[in-house]
Amino acid sequence: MKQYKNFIDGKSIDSSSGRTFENRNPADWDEVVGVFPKSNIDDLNKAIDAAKKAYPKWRSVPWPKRSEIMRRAAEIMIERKEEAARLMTREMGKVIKETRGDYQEGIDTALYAGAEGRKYYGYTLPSELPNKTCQTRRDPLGVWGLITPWNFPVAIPTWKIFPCLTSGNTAIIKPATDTPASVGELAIVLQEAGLPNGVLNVVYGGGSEIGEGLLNSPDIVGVSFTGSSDIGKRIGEVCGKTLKRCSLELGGKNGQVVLRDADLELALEGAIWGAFGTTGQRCTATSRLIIEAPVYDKFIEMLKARVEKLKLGNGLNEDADVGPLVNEAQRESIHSYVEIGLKQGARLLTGGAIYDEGECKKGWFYKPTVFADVTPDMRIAQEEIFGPVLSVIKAKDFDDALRILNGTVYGLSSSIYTNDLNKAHKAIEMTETGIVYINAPTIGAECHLPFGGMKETGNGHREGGWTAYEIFTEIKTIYIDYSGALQKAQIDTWNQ
Ligand code: UN1
Repeated sequence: MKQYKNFIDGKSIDSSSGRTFENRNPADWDEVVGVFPKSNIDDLNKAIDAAKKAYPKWRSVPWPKRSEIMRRAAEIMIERKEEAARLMTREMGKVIKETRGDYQEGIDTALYAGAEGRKYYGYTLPSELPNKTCQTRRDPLGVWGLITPWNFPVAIPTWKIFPCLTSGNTAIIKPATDTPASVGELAIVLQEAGLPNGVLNVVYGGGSEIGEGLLNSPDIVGVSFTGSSDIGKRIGEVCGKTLKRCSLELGGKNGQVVLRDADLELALEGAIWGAFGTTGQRCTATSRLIIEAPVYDKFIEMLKARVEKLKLGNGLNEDADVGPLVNEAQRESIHSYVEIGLKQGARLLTGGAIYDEGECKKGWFYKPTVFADVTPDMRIAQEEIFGPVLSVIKAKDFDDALRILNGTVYGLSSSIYTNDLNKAHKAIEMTETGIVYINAPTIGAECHLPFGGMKETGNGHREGGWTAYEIFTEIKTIYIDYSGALQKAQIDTWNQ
């Protein structure tokens, strides 16, 4: 068990609150993974001061030099991958194969940042006037607040930290209280890679104190948040009042469509991975399976048999398929959705109960659950459950399947299984989601491509790839007049 302190101005600092919180292993609640400061507003203000102080110098470091530090961080991360994945499984619960993947996504994001500084580009355009040229460049904004969730304890923080810092901003990160250790270790990696003091600061604590403190600070220029739509709306509201830039990655109710001509074995493997990978705790998780009528009965029979083969267990065991839920409250929430599903008349095909056998008796395990005969208006077909619960809906035909797929307030990811080229292309055109997969599950986004959603999944920004750098930079437009005379745009035109 490790005692963590806030990481401010390159130093480990005790919280002035004197309060702490524990981080326990969700697969074995007797194990305390770490003890963390429950910080207060004074701690946050120290971090903001450090980030403000570091900003002018950091923003004047050339982009390629900033990038170089990110590449060094990637090299250190490669060395620490196994150790970091094991820590992540202990604090978050997901199986070791997946925490290795989570950390790999962080490494890839760091490698991308390691090159991006050399690709810092703007546009050069002609002017309407002679002897004049126009350009754009991108500049950092200042001090950012980064608020990250527990389901991807490293990958999602890296999606924010690397583009934010490479762009020349400084930041305070508030990691989720369920998975603070992974971010604490990442901050050390960046320091070892040569990141100057104060450029990245970690403040542990709850959303009501530290999250709100970041939102309300006049020194914070932007907030990047991944989490629930309810909290996202509140963040958007506060940022709107002070015109802070704000990027929101929120909920999902992702659907996988299986059309009558699909390869059913392939669609089955996709559904299992999409719905029960990460114990269903991904914002991209498949939580609705929309099956065209002619293959419905056959597919749900295959599904039930396959789900019942999944092995629950402590994520450190290489043979476990599904780990626990992250905490007790999540397990209660999942179970309450199962009760809602039953009350509204869905047919429980499998699961629907706590699992506490053998090594799982001291963890927050829940049986992978499938409801069949779900109708699109049921709450389990509309609300984000964030756990191992899959709602299966029958569609009359292709058009009906698309209608059901788009019939939610969310719009993150969707998947269509078909071998009909025309239908695949029509689905790509018509789906109201930021990410569409053809013959692949709703999960598995790659770090060099835009990631984000439509409707209540976000506010139009995209993390990942080059688009993440758009969040963290401001565009500056430059006009250079080399005529030696006053030229009046829109008045002195070339033909006058
Ligand atoms: C999330 O669920 O919050 O696409 C992120 C995926 C992962 C990232 C998920 N690469 O499933």
